[in-house]
Amino acid sequence: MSESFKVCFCCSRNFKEKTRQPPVSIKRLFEAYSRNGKMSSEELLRFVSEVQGERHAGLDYAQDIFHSVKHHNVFHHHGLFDLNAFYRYLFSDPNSPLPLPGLVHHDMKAPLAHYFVYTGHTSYLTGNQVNSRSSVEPIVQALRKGVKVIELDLWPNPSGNAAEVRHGGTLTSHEDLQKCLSAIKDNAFHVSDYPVMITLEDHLPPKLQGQVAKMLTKTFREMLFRCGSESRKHFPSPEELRKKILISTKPPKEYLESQTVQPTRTTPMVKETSWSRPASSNNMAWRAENKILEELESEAVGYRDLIAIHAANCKNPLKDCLSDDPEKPLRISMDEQWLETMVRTRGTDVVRFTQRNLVRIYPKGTRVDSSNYDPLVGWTHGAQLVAFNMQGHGKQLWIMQGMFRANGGCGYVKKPRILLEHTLFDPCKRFPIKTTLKVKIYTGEGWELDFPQTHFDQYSPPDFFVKIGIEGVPRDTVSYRTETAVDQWFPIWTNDEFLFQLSVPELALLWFKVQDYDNDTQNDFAGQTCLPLSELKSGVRAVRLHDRAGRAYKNTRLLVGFAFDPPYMFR
Ligand SMILES: [Ca+2]
Ligand SMILES: [Ca+2]
Repeated sequence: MSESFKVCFCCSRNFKEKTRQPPVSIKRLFEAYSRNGKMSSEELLRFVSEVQGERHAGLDYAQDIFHSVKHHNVFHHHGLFDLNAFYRYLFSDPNSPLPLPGLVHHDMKAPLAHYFVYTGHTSYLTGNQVNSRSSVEPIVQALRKGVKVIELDLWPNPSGNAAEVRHGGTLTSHEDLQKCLSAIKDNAFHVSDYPVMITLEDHLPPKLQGQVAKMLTKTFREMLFRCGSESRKHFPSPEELRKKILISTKPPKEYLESQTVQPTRTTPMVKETSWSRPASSNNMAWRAENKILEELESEAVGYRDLIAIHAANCKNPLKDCLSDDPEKPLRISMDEQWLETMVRTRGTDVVRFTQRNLVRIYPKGTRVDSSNYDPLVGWTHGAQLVAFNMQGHGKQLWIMQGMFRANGGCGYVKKPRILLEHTLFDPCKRFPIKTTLKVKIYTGEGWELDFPQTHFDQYSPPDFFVKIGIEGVPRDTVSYRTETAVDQWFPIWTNDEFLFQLSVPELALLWFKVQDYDNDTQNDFAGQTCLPLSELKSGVRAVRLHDRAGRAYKNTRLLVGFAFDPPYMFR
């Protein structure tokens, strides 16, 4: 059998059709655990225990594997696997390198500040930050992928009588606030029951804040979490907050204060807001204005009571935004550049602050194309809410998606112990190597089913190579690539084993990007994925690949071997 590519209307090039053939090293593995070309369930169990590292597996587990491969219509009978059936099992979903989706296995009873949370930035935008359309659709999509923090920017509408969702100061369109809130309500717990936080960037006068408070109350009712008056040294846990919606924004009082002229000792306390007239030294005028202000403030009281997590901005260079209130944890917000400046001199202070308070990082203003930034700067310093443009498809987003594949994909990942210890963690310090991750990329398959014949090359089968790397603390971050498997739909990379020396394995993620090599044009994208090392299973595993947006391909997978030497206890 050969595969033919049309070169012109009268001639074509023929290639020997590559069939799905297990690489030699996989055949040897099969031979080591079988007799006369047949593997019994006892032998499969020995393979699962010795090679796949699943030491607690029993015979029923091996039986389940036999059962799961049945659907592939491959030859196995009387409980015996031949090489082909064994190969199908290796490529099957149950042989994933991560625990099954939906399986929450981290401790969920620690305070919120002890988790990384899947966080969106300008969650209502469909495209760029300048003139794209606002819609509820990206909010729905994000929540259905496990995102647990949704950001809404609130502005008065043109007539000033209602709030609308809009990226202020840009040409983006607006979306109806009630539609956004209803979409959040309907999709908040699609992936897991753990709480959804709404971060409001609000630019509203008190009158509209009062209106928004009514909308929030009416929409979410008993779902809204109110912290009440008691003081809390720590945030509640995700477990306590199951099925709850948390509102986080600056309290109106602080908003009003941020708009005021600072009073001096000789003048009475006069507040000037953007919607009241300028202060006057005239006593009558002052009284009148103060009365208006009180009324306005009372409008906002309902709103203030709904704020479960008080937010503060980290924009004033003179104010120490890392000085926290021992009686009340809070959330601060800073952009990626501010964080980079901060960690250069005060990295361990940031880590200390994040042990009890929430830190939200957002993309710098110049990322108008909705691109993203390196999330590891925030994570390695304990920042929980690394806010991303979920429409900004690229390597940084793939790493973000990789992080939140952990813990069953529930949107909350427990921070490693090192970030919560009394001795403050410094990611820039050179720690000794704790373990070496060995990765062997054997082969891949599925492109022939997920892509048209001429998708990669017009005149020949694709030429795949894999880039592979670690993202983690600076010392551990490194990348390599395999050789190119020329003209093969089922590429076999024979000599590609990679060693990753890890000083902080608990904060490391392993990423893969497959490309089709092109001599004279840009290489074609052929799949990507990212895996949190703390959950990685050892052995020979089927690694599912995803498209640029992070949607899993139906068939395309790599077959990869993983081993930690020495074994490492992550939790
Ligand atoms: Ca190509
Ligand atoms: Ca080719």
